[in-house]
Amino acid sequence: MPLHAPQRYVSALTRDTLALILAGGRGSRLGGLTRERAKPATPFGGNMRIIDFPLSNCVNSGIRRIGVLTQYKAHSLIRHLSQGWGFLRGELGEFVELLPAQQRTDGSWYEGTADAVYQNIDIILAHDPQFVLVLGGDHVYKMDYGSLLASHVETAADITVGCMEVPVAEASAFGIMNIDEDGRVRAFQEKPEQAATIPDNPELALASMGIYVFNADYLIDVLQRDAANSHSGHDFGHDILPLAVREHRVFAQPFRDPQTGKRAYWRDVGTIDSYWTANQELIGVLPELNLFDRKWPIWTYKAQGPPAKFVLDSDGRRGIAMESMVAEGCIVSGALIRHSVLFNNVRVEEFSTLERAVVLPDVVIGPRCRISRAVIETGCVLEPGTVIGEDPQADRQRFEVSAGGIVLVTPEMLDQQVKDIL
Ligand code: ADQ
Ligand code: ADP
Repeated sequence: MPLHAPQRYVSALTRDTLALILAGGRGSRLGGLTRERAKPATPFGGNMRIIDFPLSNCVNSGIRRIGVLTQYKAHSLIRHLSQGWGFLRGELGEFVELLPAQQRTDGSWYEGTADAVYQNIDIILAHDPQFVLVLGGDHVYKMDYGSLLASHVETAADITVGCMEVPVAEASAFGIMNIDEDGRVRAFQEKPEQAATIPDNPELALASMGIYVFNADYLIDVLQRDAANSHSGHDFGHDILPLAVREHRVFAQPFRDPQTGKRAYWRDVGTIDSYWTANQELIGVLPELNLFDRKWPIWTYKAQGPPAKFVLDSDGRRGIAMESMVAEGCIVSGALIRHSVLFNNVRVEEFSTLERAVVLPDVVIGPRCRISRAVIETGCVLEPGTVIGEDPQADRQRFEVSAGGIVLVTPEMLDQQVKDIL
């Protein structure tokens, strides 16, 4: 029997929800940034990691039973979660639980995303939620999942898919849907070469955000049937949704900014160019993604450190940062930083200049370096006089240069690396 939303508050729905965050993807388009870590563990925004966004969205929405499904290079992710996400109260039934691929059902590693959830069916059953919210772990956005659950109950759906309009040129990277006037999904195609557009605008297609609310009973039934199907790739986008839209009630819920009613901020920072751009955008006066929003804080773990310090070098040259974000533990000594993001424990020494750089934690930039339009990975030590971002040909010989001309520098490309945590 469908529930009647007016008789139940959203808090009752979020409380009865188990969130499962898929955090096992490799994110190979990030090149050197995901060689040692899963994409959700990638640092973002000066002192956070990408997974902090879906995790914080859950906590801020009142969903406090969260499982994180890991697989590829999970070490850095596991450490981050265990250091930073232990504050939920077990005695109140709240938790963030790590669910590594562990060959629980039939001796295989996770195959597709649906298989990753299927292998954790016993955990879903043990928690006995009414709803399961399945989320990707590699997008940056702020979203109240409470409204998604409310609309799921209002429409008496089996599945509700969070969705967003995207330019049709980009549609082949997404699951693309057609909906009727009630918002019910009538067709779903995973990453189509030729995407159907929305009725009133031939430039846009309706894309799945890879966010699904399921009735728990329905999810278990669907996953069991999918597991028994040897033709299935066991993937939500490829296998589960295209079938479900034919046989069951699947609804789409557009993601809008609650204040403006317009398309909200949602980024897949899946390439070096989009990663660099999204970090750079944060520096703006009124960025689309406001990290200073006290009503929707992004929780994270960060290493303890003293405030950033800007000091004179021995000749009295000032250390300056302009239009920049500088995290704890940084020391800028007689160097000039412009339009850059410095994560924690970055040292920049005298006569150096940084322009539009994104510098990850624990980096040393020696004297007389000139760095522009670059992403510098954790653990890099740039020797005195290193020049990056001025001569693409020279950069290509030593470093990775993206399609958009952003230079990625990782410790393996250098002679020296940070050996200990600074
Ligand atoms: P993709 O993001 O391309 O498309 P996928 O690579 O399956 O789909 O990743 C989905 C999420 O699951 C990611 O967060 C990834 O890290 C994680 N993941 C992948 N394999 C996993 C595994 N075996 N175990 C645990 N986690 C795993 C999906 C949908 C599209 C939708 C886009 C939106 O399939 O329909 O449009 O997301 O970005
Ligand atoms: P992260 O945890 O940022 O995803 P790593 O696992 O690569 O990335 O780094 C973990 C910690 O190890 C960092 O905080 C850094 O201080 C230190 N570190 C990074 N690179 C090196 C290195 N090449 N050698 C030794 N320690 C390193």
